Amino acid sequence: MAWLKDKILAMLRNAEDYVSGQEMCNHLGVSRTAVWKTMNQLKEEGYEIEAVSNKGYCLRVCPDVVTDYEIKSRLKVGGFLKEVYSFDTIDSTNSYAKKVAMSEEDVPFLVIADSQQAGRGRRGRSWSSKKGEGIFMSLVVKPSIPPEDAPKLTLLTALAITKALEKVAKVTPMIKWPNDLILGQKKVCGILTEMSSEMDYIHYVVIGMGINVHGQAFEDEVKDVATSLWLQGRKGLHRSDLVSAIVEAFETYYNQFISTKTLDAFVEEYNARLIHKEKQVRVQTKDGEREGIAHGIDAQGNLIVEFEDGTTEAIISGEVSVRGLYGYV
Ligand code: BT5
Repeated sequence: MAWLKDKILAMLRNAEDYVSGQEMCNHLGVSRTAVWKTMNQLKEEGYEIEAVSNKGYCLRVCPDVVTDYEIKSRLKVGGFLKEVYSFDTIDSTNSYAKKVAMSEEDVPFLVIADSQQAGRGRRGRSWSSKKGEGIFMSLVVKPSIPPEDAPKLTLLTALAITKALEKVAKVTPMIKWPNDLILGQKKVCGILTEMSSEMDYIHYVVIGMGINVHGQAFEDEVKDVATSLWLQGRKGLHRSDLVSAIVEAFETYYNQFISTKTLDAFVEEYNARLIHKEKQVRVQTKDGEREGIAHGIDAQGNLIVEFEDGTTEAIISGEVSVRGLYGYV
C-alpha cells in the first residue's frame, strides 16, 4: 500500500481542516483498514497526524524527508513531473537517472536521494553528499532541441533554483557562471548537466542538482568553498518544500524555453544575478589562463569576457575564477 502514502499525504496537506477516514476511503477507493494502516506507518516515520473522533485526521507536523511519496504529495505527479524515484542512499542520482533514462519514455522524472556515496561534480570531481544534509537530485528531460543547446538548460536550472530558494528559504543567491549558486561568497549549490545524444538528436539530458541545506560543517577539502542554507542562518527548512518549489520553477522556465527555443527572455534576469558581472575574472581554458572583465552572458549562454589585451570573446565553457571567491585573491 505504499502508493497510498502520497495520496493520503496530499489529501491531508490540501485540506483546510480535518479529513474524515470515510472521505479518504471514498476518494481513494480503499478500505478503512488500509487508511488506518497507512496512517500508522506515516506516524512511525515522523509525521504527526492528529486523529479526532467525528472529525477525522489532520497533518500537524511533517518530518524533513525526501521520499518519493513526500515529494509526490506536494506536486501533481502526472502533470509536468511524471515519476519520482527516491533512495535512502545511492552512488549518484545522475548515474541512476542515466540508467533509467535509457528505457523510460515518460519524462520528466526525478531521482532523489538522502545521501550519495559517490556524488559527482564536473570533470571527475566529487560532490560531498552527507546523509540528510542536502538535496541530491536529478531531473531527466528529453527536449527536442539541438544537442549544442543543452548547456542552456544548466543556466535555466540555476535560475529556477534561485527562484525557489528565494521563495522558500528567503535568501538571494548569486550565480557563478555557469553552474554554481553562491551565498555569502561560498557555494551553496552546484549543477551537473549530462547528456546522451547523437550529432543532431538528444536522447536525454540529466540535470543533477546538489544543494547544501542543513550542513553545519564540511570536510576539509570543501570547507573553504562550501556553505549551506543553515550556515547562512536558514534553519528548520524542509527539503521537500525546496524540491517542489524547484520543480515548479523549472517547469515554468523549461516550458518557456522549449516553446521559444531561445534564451533571449532570460539573459537579463541571469545577468542581474551574475556575481562576476563587470568584475575581473580569470578564465582557464584548455589553452591556458587569461584575465579580463566579464560583461555577462549572451543569448547563447556564453560568457562575454573582455581580456586585458582589448579583445572580447564569448567563452563557451571553461573554468572562471572570480576574485574573492574560493580562495582566488
Ligand atoms: C558541480 O561540479 O558543482 C556539480 C555538482 C552536482 C552535484 C549533484 S548532486 C545530485 C547529482 N548527482 C551527482 O552525482 N551529482 C549531481 P563542480 O563545478 O565540478 O564542483 C565540484 C567542486 O565543488 C568540488 O571539487 C569541490 O571543490 C566543491 N564541492 C564538493 N562538494 C561540495 C558541496 N557539497 N558544496 C559545495 N561545494 C562542494
